[in-house]
Amino acid sequence: FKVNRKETAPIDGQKPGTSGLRKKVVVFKQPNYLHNFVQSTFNALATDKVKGATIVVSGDGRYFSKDAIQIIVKMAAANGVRRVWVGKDGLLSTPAVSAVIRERVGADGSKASGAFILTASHNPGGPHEDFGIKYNMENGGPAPEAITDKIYANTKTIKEYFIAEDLPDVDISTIGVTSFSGPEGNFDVDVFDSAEDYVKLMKTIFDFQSIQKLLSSPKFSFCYDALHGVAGAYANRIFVEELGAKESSLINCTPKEDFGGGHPDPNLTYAKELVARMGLGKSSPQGEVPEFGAAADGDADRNMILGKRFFVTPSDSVAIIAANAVQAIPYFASGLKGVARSMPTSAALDVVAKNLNLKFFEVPTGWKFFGNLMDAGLCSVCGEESFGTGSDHIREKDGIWAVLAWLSILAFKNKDNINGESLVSVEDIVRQHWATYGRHYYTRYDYENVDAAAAKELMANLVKLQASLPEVNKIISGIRSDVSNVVEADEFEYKDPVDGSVSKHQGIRYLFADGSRLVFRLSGTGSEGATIRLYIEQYEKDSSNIGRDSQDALAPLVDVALKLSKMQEFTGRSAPTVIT
Ligand code: VG1
Ligand code: CO
Repeated sequence: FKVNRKETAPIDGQKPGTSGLRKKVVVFKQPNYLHNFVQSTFNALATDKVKGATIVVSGDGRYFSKDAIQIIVKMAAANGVRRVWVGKDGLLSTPAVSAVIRERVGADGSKASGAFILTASHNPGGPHEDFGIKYNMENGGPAPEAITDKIYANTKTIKEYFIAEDLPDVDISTIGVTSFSGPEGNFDVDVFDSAEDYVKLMKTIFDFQSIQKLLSSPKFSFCYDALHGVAGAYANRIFVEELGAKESSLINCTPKEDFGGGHPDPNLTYAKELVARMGLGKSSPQGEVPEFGAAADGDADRNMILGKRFFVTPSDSVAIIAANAVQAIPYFASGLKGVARSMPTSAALDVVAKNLNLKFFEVPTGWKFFGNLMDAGLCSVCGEESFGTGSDHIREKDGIWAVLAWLSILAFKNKDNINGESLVSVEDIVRQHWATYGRHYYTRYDYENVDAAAAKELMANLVKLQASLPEVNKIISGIRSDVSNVVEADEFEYKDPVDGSVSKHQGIRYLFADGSRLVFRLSGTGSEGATIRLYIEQYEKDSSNIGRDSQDALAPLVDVALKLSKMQEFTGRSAPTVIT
């Protein structure tokens, strides 16, 4: 093939958000749009991570992925990349990409130095919906801010890109290596099995035999919903083939370009079919429902954990996994190095860390901040309130790992009871956890696609209020008398303990005397307008008060949050789009 140099000009708005660049497909289809971003990424990397290097390109299989893969392959060839690894059909979950970067060795002994992940995660897919792209580094984790800032700066000055126009399209539906010869030598495209490396890794972490025993118990039943995302490419291999679950346990496990027209977001609003099956929906079955249910998002890095008629908040989930990891999961048998959560995630994990005397870190939203801690051996288990849970086995959150972690805990709690009267349930485990550590009532209100200027004003107003706490407390006592005082208010700022880098403006916090918190953030993953996220949390230690409905328990704080922020005044919205 030949290398073509193409002239181009900067295109506005290519700033990577919380997790890469996410825009409508029509935006990505504009001439040079994807090309500019890919070339800007190559230009932001060290030369040896491009020239002669091996990179992975794949994603959640959403609409436009196949076209994007062909473009990126041609640009990689022209930029001197030696090999591109592509999951069969272009499918690799985000956690599988991370595992492939870290674990896979090519037939010729090669190792990957990074990856383009093609996903907009939980955002809908299809010709009129979202596409996304992000770059992951040699440790398997998302590019740190230093790199994403450089990529963005490059997009603002770009003048040219390189592409091998005459390189034929590669058949990504067939496993095998295709070699081409170019001006700088050979270039290979290696299409490989999407699940193999990931499944192998999972088997080194968990005790598959004990999970298998649980799944085969007549008392146990299970339902997994991939929401037509890429998790489907792993679910059958792991849950059915390896662990012996019934095929009927899997729903929506065929990956689709448009996720079947749905929102591939594993929460109580969008995972409707699973929610109904688990007895949580309005039209729920009265009779038997499965013991355990779980769902994933489009790129399979998120998870939702459900018990029989019972929802586990993600903030509790990571705390419970951390509290049980050493006993229930072989990978952690020698102890946890530390634990971490994102700032808006509830403090349930903090209490576990304190009780178990573990190192603890609070980082800004987004998985990229956990990677440094893990690379430095400071953190084993971490999580976010946004249905993200994971560990240092890779450098991304991992939806199927979280399900296997919960199955391991269930297997452990039931090991002497597998044929007993009734199994220790998900709900039993959570209630037991609350009884030991106290309960963090938690909810998140999302106001999606509000006017961007109005959202900015709302946030600016909240920052302005922070200047005078007496004033804030006067407003609050005018709203509710049963809410405690704000003792601290700031914008969260993070100094990375490993490399010293500082991230500012990571969310507005109001911290109350009784440990309650209100947090306000603008989403960095949307593709239209602005999304305001409001996080509300209240700690309850008294065991006679831990069984309340969370929306009831939080009603006073919600009231304060909405009035203090003047939510309706600024946004015109009387209710959030999604409550989790
Ligand atoms: C959201 C979540 C955040 C998560 C991010 C990426 O970001 O709040 O916790 O890390 O999505 O997840 P934001 O900026 O919209 O609040 V995923 O599954 O979209 O890669
Ligand atoms: Co995701």
